Amino acid sequence: MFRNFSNILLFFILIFQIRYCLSDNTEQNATDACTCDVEIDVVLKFMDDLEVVQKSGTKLESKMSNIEKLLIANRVPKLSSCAEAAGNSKKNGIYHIQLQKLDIDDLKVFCVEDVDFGGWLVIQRRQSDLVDFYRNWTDYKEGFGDLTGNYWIGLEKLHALTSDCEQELYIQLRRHNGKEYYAKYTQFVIAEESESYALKKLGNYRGNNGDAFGRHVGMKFSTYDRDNDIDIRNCAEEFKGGWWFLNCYNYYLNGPYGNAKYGVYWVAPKTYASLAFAQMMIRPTRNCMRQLMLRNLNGRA
Ligand SMILES: [Ca+2]
Repeated sequence: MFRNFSNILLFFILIFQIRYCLSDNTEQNATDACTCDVEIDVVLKFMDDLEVVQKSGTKLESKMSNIEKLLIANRVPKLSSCAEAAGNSKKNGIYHIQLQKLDIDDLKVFCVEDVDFGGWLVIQRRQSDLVDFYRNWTDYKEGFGDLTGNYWIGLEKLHALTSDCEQELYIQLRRHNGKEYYAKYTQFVIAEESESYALKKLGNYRGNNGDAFGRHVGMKFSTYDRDNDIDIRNCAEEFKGGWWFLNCYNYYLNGPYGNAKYGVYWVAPKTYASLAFAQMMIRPTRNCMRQLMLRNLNGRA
């Protein structure tokens, strides 16, 4: 505002002075010859000032344009699930999502698109003995392994993902003879750390391996250094892994890979061999997708 006022003032003074200098009053011109020279300096100064103002204007425009771009970028909804992140490509692989609850803007996750209509986010995978799953509380809390191989996402992220928006759970299992099984649960909720990341809900079961995991609902997570199970033994220490043990398990996918007695395993009639492959995945439920859509719409508003 001040700059505009100054420019206008400068403009009128200048016009007045130029007119004055170029007037027919020769007597005055003669006496004020020096004044006219000064006024030429004023003109040059004005032109310089104008150029500076114009340049500032260009810079200002450029700054405004950057701010605008930032505002637009912030209005673009950020993806918070595999259902959104991999929805266009429909390919299995690593994607980037945000995890608002933990203030994580760029979380790398593995999405599975070729199972049960896709949109699944991998939270656990066993496929070889390359990664040791006999680990302490901190490791299970933070997560470990390789996104494309043997993997544990971490209990803190699992709590954040499952408590922010309702999720369902899909478990893929494969025996060494190639036979495949699955278990699908309509809900999957993991409590926070103060509740020892208890398995709060599983919802309804569907699948072909029996609802062995259902018995674990309500159990806290245990590691060898945090015995939260309901058995006189330390189940995590006894069976060399971390899990929602009870006394000690009916379903257990974090044991030593390949161990004949208690590896990657669930209790089913006549089947006690460790599995060749296990993968646990979560996906937003229909209710959650509605919430995400509303959140995105509000983001665009
Ligand atoms: Ca115990």
